[in-house]
Amino acid sequence: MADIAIRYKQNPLLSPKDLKPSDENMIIECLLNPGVFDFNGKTGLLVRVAERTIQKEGILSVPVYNDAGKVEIINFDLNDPKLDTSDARVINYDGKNYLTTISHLRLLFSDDGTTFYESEEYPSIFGEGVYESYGIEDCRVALINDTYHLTYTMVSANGVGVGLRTTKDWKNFERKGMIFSPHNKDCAIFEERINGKFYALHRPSSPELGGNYMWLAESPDGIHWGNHKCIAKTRERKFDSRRLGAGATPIKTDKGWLEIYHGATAENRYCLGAILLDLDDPSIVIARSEEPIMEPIAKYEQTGFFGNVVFTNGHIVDGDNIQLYYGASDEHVCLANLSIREILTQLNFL
Ligand code: MAN
Repeated sequence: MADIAIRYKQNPLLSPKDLKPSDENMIIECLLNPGVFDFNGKTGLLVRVAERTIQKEGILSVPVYNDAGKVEIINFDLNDPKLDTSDARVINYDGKNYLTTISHLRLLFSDDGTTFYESEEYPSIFGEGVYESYGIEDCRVALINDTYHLTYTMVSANGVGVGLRTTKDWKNFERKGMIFSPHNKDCAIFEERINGKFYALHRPSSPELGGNYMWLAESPDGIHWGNHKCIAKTRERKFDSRRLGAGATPIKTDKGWLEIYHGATAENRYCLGAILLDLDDPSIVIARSEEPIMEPIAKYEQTGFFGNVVFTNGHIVDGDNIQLYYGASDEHVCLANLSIREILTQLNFL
């Protein structure tokens, strides 16, 4: 086994019981997949808080936001044969999918990177409007000049796409709308322009022909994206045989852009791998993990809301060290440290 992640001994860092629900009618089911950033010398997390309504016996209730931005509840009879509840994350009723939870993004700060607190000055970020009526999820944060770019999953009955909001102070946000239309998620913007252009990794899905692959797009302004190129596909019999998607913003090393990504099998076992992209032309893949650099091996990564999952979309880089924040079993926020040198060695690149 090639797992080279050193897990924080006091993992999980954050669990559902640690935060208050957004509303008295909701309960927090999962805290997961935080976006991560440095702000005024503090470590900031944008934690995905997945909530559901309090459940009544014999009934399954799922929450959605209505046009007025209020949570509305849809109830299903648990004995109804048209109801399929085999996936903890998504239910199907009569051919239509609903998420079991609705997610918003909660801002937390820390002075030491391990103890996080909320502050009334920095309110949570909720889904707004028709394209976010099933919530917002899994935010990546890229700091470009002095502006934080938040790329996150917009979920609604229209489909799953990528939204962009920007901020300088984490209090005032500019909504830039949907930058990658459905079905698309896992979007990580590079923090530096390359030859004058912005670049972003993203993950469209094309189930009829193609699959769930990692793509690269370029942009003159960071808002309008084009010249899409497929740079990494699923690989049979490997940890990323069914789907893969970018993690946080790529890390610039002298060997290339290093991207830690998630790969999953048909059985929904989620591991992390690494991919190295050319510094000058990131559509060129220089190296890619044969084996995962991190696998769900700790108990809290194997059992929980949706077990056998390690998933990351946020880190802080300090010299050789990657302080990696990740979601474990879709239920907890955890921390692990990885060495850039060790990852490059595993890629046979040092
Ligand atoms: C998948 C999972 C869920 C997520 C939905 C919508 O089913 O990643 O966690 O809520 O997609 O994005």
